[in-house]
Amino acid sequence: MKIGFIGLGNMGEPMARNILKAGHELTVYNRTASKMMPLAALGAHVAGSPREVALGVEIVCTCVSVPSALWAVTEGPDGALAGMAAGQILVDFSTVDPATSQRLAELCAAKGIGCLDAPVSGGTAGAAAGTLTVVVGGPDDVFAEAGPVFAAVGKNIVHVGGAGAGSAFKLINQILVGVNLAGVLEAFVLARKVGLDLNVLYQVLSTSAGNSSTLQSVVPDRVIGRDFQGGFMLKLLIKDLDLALQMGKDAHAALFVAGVARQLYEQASIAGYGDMNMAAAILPMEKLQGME
Ligand code: NA7
Repeated sequence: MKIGFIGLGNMGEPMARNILKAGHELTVYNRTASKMMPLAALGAHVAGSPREVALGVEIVCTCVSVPSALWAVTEGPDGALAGMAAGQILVDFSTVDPATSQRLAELCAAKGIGCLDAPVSGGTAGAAAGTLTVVVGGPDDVFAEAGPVFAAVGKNIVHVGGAGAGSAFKLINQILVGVNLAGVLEAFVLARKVGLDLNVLYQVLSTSAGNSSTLQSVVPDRVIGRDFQGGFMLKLLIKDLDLALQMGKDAHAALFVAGVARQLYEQASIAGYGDMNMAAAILPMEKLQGME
């Protein structure tokens, strides 16, 4: 298929790479042009704007950081929608709020464009391996047509409902990531303080009730390995929790624990760790205890 991809960040770049690897003809755009070069070297076409990406492809994919970035690449004279026509499909892999996804779907519907919100889970490792979980909201026929793109980037593809449903599912997932991470980091700070062997602790937890995919993704390389560069950025987790808390507010639902976790991460962001991976939230916790 002819596919366009807008947003070559930590997640988007490896996803675009896998689309290319699956044999599709790929056209890419990224605001920071230098990030397009590695894909161009692999045979991708490079476009000068999101609008240009959309010309002549069957499916346009977006994977950008926040809702405002999604509007920046889709709306306006240089936005993707300006280059799209009836029959084309827009697949948004970004994590945004359901209301944003629904508004995008409405704008697409007005032009006869199929639209899917398709946020992904599995981190940068899952993006590189092509094993992401993709939760998709949108019409059945559009979901079926976009199948080859999903097959290239993910392993578990779940169609969860109409426009905005994928985003809602993803935000619920992010509450669990945010809350679980806070517990994992706090537990490891305590373990260190009372003198436990962190490697043995990790082995024990891996086969105990305290195990989780967050424990697996942050503890060995990041918490114990002290690697806070690269991977899913802390500032994006704060963004996800903000969107989830807003979803709660809109539904008049109290979210106690997610709110506390968000404050922990905000504190780490204020301390300058927002651009590091989410495990860096342990750094101010350690400082508070006077230890590393
Ligand atoms: P990154 O690595 O921060 O990448 C974000 C991407 O979004 C990157 O391509 C950015 O372009 C692009 N971006 C951000 N703001 C804009 C604006 N205003 N205009 C155009 N493009 C923009 O995030 P990830 O790849 O880890 O995550 C992407 C999504 O998946 C996010 O929603 C996560 O929560 C899940 P740049 O390279 O900075 O020019």
